[in-house]
Amino acid sequence: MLIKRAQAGDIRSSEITSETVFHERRQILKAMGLGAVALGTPFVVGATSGERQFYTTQAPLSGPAWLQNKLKTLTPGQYSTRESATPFEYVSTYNNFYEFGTGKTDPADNSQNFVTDPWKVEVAGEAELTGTYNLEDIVNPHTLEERIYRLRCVEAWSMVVPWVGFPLANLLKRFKPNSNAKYVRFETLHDPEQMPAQGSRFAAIDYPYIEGLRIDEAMNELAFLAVGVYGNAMPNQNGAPIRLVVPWKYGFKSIKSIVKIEFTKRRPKTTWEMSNSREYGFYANVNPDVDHPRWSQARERRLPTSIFNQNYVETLKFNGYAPLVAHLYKDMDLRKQY
Ligand SMILES: Nc1nc2c(c(=O)[nH]1)N[C@H]1C(S)=C(S)[C@@H](COP(=O)(O)O)O[C@H]1N2
Ligand SMILES: [Mo]
Repeated sequence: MLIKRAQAGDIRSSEITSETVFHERRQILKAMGLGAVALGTPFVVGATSGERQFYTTQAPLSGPAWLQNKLKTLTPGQYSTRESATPFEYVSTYNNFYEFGTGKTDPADNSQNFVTDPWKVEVAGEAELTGTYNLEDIVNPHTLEERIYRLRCVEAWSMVVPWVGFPLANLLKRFKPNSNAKYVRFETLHDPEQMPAQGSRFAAIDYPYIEGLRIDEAMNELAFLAVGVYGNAMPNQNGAPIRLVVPWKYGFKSIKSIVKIEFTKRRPKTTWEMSNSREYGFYANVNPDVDHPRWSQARERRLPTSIFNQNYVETLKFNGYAPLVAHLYKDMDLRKQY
C-alpha cells in the first residue's frame, strides 16, 4: 500500500538537486524510527510523505556481527526509483553468476556454502594509499544507504532491486588516486574449490571475472558498492560480500564478490569484452538503439514474468538514468563505442 508506482525513467530533477529536502526527509524518517520497522510482512516498505521507498527485513539480520550492527542504521538513499522492487524471491533465485554455473538457478543452488567472512579487498595501482584491507575496514567509514535501482541485463530481462551499500566514489577517494588513474579495474575472487565453474575445462568465460570503469564513470554518484539487498546482507548468489552496481550499464558490468580494486592508466581488459568484443563492449551502456547482434535491445522482460505475461517494458537509454550520466558520453559515438 505504501508502494507508489511511477513511470519508468522517473528520476525527477527535484530529486536530483534537492539535497535539503532529502536531508529533511531523512530527519523525518529517523524521527519516525524507520530503519527498524517491523510489521506483519517479511519485507516492509516505509515511506515519507508517501514518496520515498524504504525496504527493510523482518528476517534475522545476516552477515558478520559488524555488518549486522551497521544494517541497523540503514537510511533511504537518493536516486531510488519509485517503481516497486522485484520480490526478494526472484532477486535471489534468478541470477547470473557464472562461477557457480550458467543456469539461472545455479548460483542460488550452488553458492550456499561459499565462505564470504573473513573477506579481504586489495586496493592497488595509481593511488597514494594502497594495500589489503579487511572488508570491515572497507565498509565501516561509510553510511549504509538503500538505493532502489533498475538492473537491466544484456539478455533483455530486468528487475528492480533495493540494494544496500554506499557510493563507489566515496570509497575510491579515500585512497587518493593520482593523475595517472584513468580507469578502475575490479576483480572477482578466483577460488575453483569454492566456485566449481572456475575449474571446468568447459568454462563459458575466463576467470577471474574482470570488470572496469573509466574514472569519471566510477566517480559518478550513481556507481554503487552493494553489501546487501532488501535491508539485509548480500545473498551469496547476488555477489556476497561486496559487489558493484552500475545501474545505467548492462548487468555484466556489475561485478560480484570483489577481491581487488585497481587504479590503472590503461583501459582494463574486461571479461565479456575479451570473450566476444562484437557482442559485448567495454562501455556497455544500456541503449535501446543499438541491438545485440543476436537480439533487439528495444525492450526488456521485467521480472517477475510468467508464461502468460512476459511483462515487456520499453528499454530506456542509459536505463533511464540519462539525466545523471549522459554528460559522461557527450563526445562519443555510442553506436561505435557500445
Ligand atoms: N563475478 C561475476 N559477476 C557478475 C556475473 C558473473 O557471472 N560473475 N554476472 C553479471 C551479470 S550478466 C548480471 S546480469 C548481474 C546479475 O546480478 P544478480 O544476479 O544479482 O541479479 O551480475 C553480473 N556480475
Ligand atoms: Mo547480465
